[in-house]
Amino acid sequence: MVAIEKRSDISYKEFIEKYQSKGVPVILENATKVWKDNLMFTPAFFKEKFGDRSASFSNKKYTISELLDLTAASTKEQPAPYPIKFNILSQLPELLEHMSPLHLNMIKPNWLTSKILKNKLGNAMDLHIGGIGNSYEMHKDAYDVHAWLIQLYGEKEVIVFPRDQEPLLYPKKGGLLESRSPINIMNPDYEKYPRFREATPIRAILKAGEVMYIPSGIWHTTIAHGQNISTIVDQVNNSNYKAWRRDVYVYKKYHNKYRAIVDYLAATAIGNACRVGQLFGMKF
Ligand SMILES: O=C(O)CCC(=O)C(=O)O
Ligand SMILES: [Fe+2]
Repeated sequence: MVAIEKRSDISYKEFIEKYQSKGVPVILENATKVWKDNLMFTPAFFKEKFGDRSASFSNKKYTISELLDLTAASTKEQPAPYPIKFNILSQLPELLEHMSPLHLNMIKPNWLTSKILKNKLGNAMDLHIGGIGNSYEMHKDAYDVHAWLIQLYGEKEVIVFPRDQEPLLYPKKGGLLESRSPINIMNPDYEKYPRFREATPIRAILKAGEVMYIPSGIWHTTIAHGQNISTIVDQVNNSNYKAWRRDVYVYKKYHNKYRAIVDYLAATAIGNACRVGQLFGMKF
């Protein structure tokens, strides 16, 4: 991988063959063309419809309306708080209907949509609002989920790393922390993290209406160069189920061995039920 490919016409079959089954990231252009009400996701839309919804960050509550003001005024010197996560399923369920069908229907099957996994074991569906000076922690997604980053408004720079560069990113130690890096992508401390000099970040600009597929296990981060709104949706299916189940065990074991065994068995049962359900035509 030397660049993140951008594709505009791609079939489900090609997506599976070239990207999902090989673990290669890709950006799908024109993704919102298939959504209802094309390119309607402006700050004004969010303020009017969902302005009062709130989420906590560093022990402080922010409404969407407040955050839209903060991110509009955000600067490198005084960045808005980021990432404040608004959970779509519990806080903005009405948004789902506007976004249907999601991602050209590529994000299927997704076992995380089964009721039993709602908001559990790595299943997240969040709205992020950012502004100038905001960047995400450098990380790979916990629980080895695949992630879909859907850009609703504005742009952000997305950065991924070739798979073999994990040692250059100085993963932290202990449970879930192992999927996080301490390096600040906007201002890397090369004295402290000298191996990072050898890393070769691969960058692309994700524009409104585009969707990026970030395969399980890929280290990534983002940098905002202006106000922007996106959602992130996680996916588990046969292609990453084993890695997901392994992470459920490894992460939980760090805190409690018995809990880890219980969750591993639960993940096994859920995975088997989803696989069998899928064979018999259940839709995920
Ligand atoms: O929206 C972003 O800035 C990145 C989100 C992301 O990578 C995540 O939530 O795992
Ligand atoms: Fe991520």
